[in-house]
Amino acid sequence: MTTIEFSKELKWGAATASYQIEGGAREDGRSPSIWDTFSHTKGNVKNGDHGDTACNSYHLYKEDVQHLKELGVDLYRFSISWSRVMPEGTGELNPKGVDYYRNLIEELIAHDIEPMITLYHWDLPQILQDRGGWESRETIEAFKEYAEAMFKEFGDKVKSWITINEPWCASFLSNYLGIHAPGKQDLQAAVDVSHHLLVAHGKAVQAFRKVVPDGQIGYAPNMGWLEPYSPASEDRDASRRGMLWQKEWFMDPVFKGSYPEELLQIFEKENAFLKLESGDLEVISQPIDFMGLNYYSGSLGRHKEGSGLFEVEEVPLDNRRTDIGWPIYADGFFKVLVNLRETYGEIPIYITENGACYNHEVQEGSVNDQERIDYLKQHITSLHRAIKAGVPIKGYILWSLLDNFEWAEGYDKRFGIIHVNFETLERTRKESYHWYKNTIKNKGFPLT
Ligand code: IFM
Repeated sequence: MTTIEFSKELKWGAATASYQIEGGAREDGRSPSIWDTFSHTKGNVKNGDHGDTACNSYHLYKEDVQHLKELGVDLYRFSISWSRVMPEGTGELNPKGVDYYRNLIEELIAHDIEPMITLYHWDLPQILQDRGGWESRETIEAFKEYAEAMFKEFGDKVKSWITINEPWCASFLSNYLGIHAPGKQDLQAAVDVSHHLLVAHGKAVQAFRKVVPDGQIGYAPNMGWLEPYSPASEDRDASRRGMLWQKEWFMDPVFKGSYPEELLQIFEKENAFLKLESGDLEVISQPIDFMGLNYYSGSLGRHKEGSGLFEVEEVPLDNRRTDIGWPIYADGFFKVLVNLRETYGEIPIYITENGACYNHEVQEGSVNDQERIDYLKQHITSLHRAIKAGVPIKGYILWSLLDNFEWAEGYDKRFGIIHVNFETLERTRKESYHWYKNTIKNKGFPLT
């Protein structure tokens, strides 16, 4: 029988994010975030869904930790709701908000699960958006203040931190494509936001070194993989341009201290300019301890004139899709990992998210999500191949522990290995939960 086996050193985890699971949106002093505003504005989210209650993990966190414990994970990646702990965006901390995370952290540690905190998973306090949000450099300073306060509160117990989740989504998807909060369609705004997010990341890293000198910090960019459709130079160039937008724009500044020239020129042709201030690139390129990677999908990249900024058409490999419509491309996961090492060197990598959307429901008490298991097998096999190819991978964190609020898609799109009934909030472990539990226990799985 063919088996995939990992070393004992690889860490296994599961991930969630505050707005997607917590609920308790108006409780104990939390102020609205941009996602409260956006989801309560008609037409932005499918079915008018919002995160007011979500999975109610604000109250059910102990039950969730129990699921994590029995799953056997080494670590749990969750995010802090900025507006819960610092309702004014800056200044005073909200003791009840801070207590929620302190209790969660203590519960995790009591069950031998390492907490990994994401500081920013998109829920910017609305009060800061009202002052310009990430388009304003003031938000960089606010983020630094918030990050520093969190390091001081939790840095004695939490040693693994992520500054920003998926800066591409927080900038271009939200401010250029208009699909996520705050829902703008303005390339200049998106370029400004992307740069400010990276400066904020660098400033948080600087603060971290002082407050948590024995901790590790990184960030979690998302990217797919675009394999050139053919060896023709026009397809190779088109694929490269598509990848520059997802990868180099968010990684070159951090690891090389520069933005990719070709992309600057593409943006300039559209009258969108990078507004660099002196010292920005030095701040952004602070050494970090690990690179995160959120990988879900990929395609073939084919040159097509007139198709968007990058003249690249994404051609799916075949007709396999997850239930959110994303093509499945497990080999792309291997390719992107090898490419990251070739481009940025030996920096340790955590897979900070990987998983699949399948919308199976509970039938006679169980959820048979074999498709999710197949997806995970294929992707974890690619991970194994990447490790064998010498990519320094430290951990694999599955998205997601729970079905949750899938942003503009609402609750219809399910990524969890635990099913959540959004009427009763009852949790039901899916077949994939049991499969992942065995994989963690055995440090691998049989391929058949
Ligand atoms: O649910 C999201 C998550 O918040 C960020 N990464 C992708 C996931 C699936 O879309």
